[in-house]
Amino acid sequence: MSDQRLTRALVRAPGQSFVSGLTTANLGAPDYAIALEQHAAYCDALEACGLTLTHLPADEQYPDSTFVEDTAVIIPPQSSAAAGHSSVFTRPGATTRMGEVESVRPLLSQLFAQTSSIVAPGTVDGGDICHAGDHVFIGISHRTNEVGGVQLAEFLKSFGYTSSFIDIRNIENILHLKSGIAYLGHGRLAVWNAFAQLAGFSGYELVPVRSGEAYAANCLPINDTVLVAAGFPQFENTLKSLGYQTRALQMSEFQKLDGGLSCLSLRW
Ligand code: CIR
Repeated sequence: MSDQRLTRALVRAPGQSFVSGLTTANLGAPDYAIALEQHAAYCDALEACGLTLTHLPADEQYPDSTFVEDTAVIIPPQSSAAAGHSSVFTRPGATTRMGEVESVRPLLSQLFAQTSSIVAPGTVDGGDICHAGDHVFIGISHRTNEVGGVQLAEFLKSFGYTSSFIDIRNIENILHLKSGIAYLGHGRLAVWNAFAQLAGFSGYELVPVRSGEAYAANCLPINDTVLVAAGFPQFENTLKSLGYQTRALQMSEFQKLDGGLSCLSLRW
């Protein structure tokens, strides 16, 4: 996806209920004031990368709703001649998050001419979907099931994309596929060491993220910059040595809820 220039993003600031969001991280409860600061810095960084932002209001009913990426999969047109972007509304795998989709539906339905939806018993979290050029990796996780993956693969096929499943259910301490990989553009994937053993990434140049820096794998390439989580110098230096311009962002409060850079926006 980062092979195409991005122009827009959808974000939603955390509400006060954010502090009781879902987590397996064991890093303690987030500090709401710091989360707001970190979210504002994230929005500034997206704008500095050239994106125009649409802000949804904070939604106290859904503690995890700042992780807006999980609610939809945006499908870019395969060529500039094709119609515009399309969107697939997901059906998040955590029951406390399923209702989040309804609050993005009106806006995305207005923005995109073609929309479709994952339906029961399928579940898909956007964090499990990694666009990598003309191919899309679909993570099968404890949130995204195979039924949902097959539905999404059909939608992707109708827009000219191939896809494949990457089963991450046996990898410990990981929520989503994109917790461990990121597409850097031009056939290159950043891959956390524990994922590199998985079959399915052949044909891509792998940029390793070592075990001690696993959280850094969820980096976010936007146009000419790769946003990275602050505090992971080895991976950031690897990116710099490959010629990428990086911008590091403090993400501690989102990490406490298993969230990373990609989770905080939908981009197209
Ligand atoms: C959750 O467990 O659903 C949230 N606390 C974190 C979601 C992170 N989203 C993402 O990786 N796309």
